[in-house]
Amino acid sequence: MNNYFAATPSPNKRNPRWPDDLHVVALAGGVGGAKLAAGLQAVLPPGALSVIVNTGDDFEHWGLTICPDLDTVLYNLAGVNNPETGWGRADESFAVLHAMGLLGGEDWFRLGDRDLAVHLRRAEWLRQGLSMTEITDRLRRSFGIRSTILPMSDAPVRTLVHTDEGDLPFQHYFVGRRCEPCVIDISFVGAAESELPDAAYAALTAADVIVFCPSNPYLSLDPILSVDGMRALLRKVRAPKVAVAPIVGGKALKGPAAKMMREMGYPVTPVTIAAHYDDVLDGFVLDREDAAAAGHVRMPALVTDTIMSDLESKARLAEAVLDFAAPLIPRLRQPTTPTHARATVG
Ligand code: FO1
Repeated sequence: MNNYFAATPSPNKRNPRWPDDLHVVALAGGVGGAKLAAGLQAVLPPGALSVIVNTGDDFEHWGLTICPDLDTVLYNLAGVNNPETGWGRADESFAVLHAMGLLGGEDWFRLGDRDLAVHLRRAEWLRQGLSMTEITDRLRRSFGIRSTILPMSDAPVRTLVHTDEGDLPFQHYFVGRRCEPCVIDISFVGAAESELPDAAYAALTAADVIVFCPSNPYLSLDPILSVDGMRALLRKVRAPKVAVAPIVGGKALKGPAAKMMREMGYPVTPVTIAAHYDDVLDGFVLDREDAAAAGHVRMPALVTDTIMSDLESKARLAEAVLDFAAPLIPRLRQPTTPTHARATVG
């Protein structure tokens, strides 16, 4: 099922610039995060990547718990995602959605038939008392994925968007209202009572590199950082933490990040994103189009091509990010024959 290994530029071979047995953790939301996760999976040996995924977008719908970001990462790492939308599955049909509409049921959120099978299976396992971590691992094994996919929390955390039209649950803001209301603030209901599951904690403490994917910082990565103890843990672990900017040339790579930044009064530049994670980051990656901004970022910066249009560009960015992070790994874990000094332009 996984078709990434054949198409990669340097398919899963050991890279002499990186330590042996490199463990990488990626923090990801939806489509942008899943793209870089797919690139990282393509350039790393099997099993070397763990992706900790936002679950703040999860919601109850048709009596089921829907986990859009977990599923987006799952489908992208399995190579079965819809290539146009980035979310949902390729070769999807919508017979159930159509029938639901005819019954007067909710059809504003486009759940496909194949996708629905995943939600039904997850619901069955949730009823049996399995944790979201265990369910996600069962799903990724069913899809033949060799990377680990980890929810940020086993307990529900729900993103609530405070807008000029009132408070909107995330998917009602994002899909139902197409991100049109003006955002005033965002909160993560349940975050204070949540905790990082053991598997996610173990992945972070064993990581050599932690990558903040180019996901929406306010809607996708902040929920992960809001899990109780997460920010403190990130500050404590020794692995270098490197973020990839989701803003290029004043525009969001995908979704409403730029619109939200304007609404919340922030300059729409990668510098704002770097400052947002200032307390935890060791390095920042920004696009060539924003090269002039690199000097305004208060940490080592890599300027490179960050647009990911196909597997090759995802893998190329992943490799550049890891090359940038590798010299920042504590000395004991450096490769025996160093070939690389700290990068500034890749
Ligand atoms: N996004 C949309 O814009 N419209 C949809 O109808 C929609 C359905 C959907 C179904 C399953 C799934 O896993 C994701 C889906 N998404 C849809 C994407 C999702 O709302 C967002 O991408 C994320 O929550 C933001 O990261």
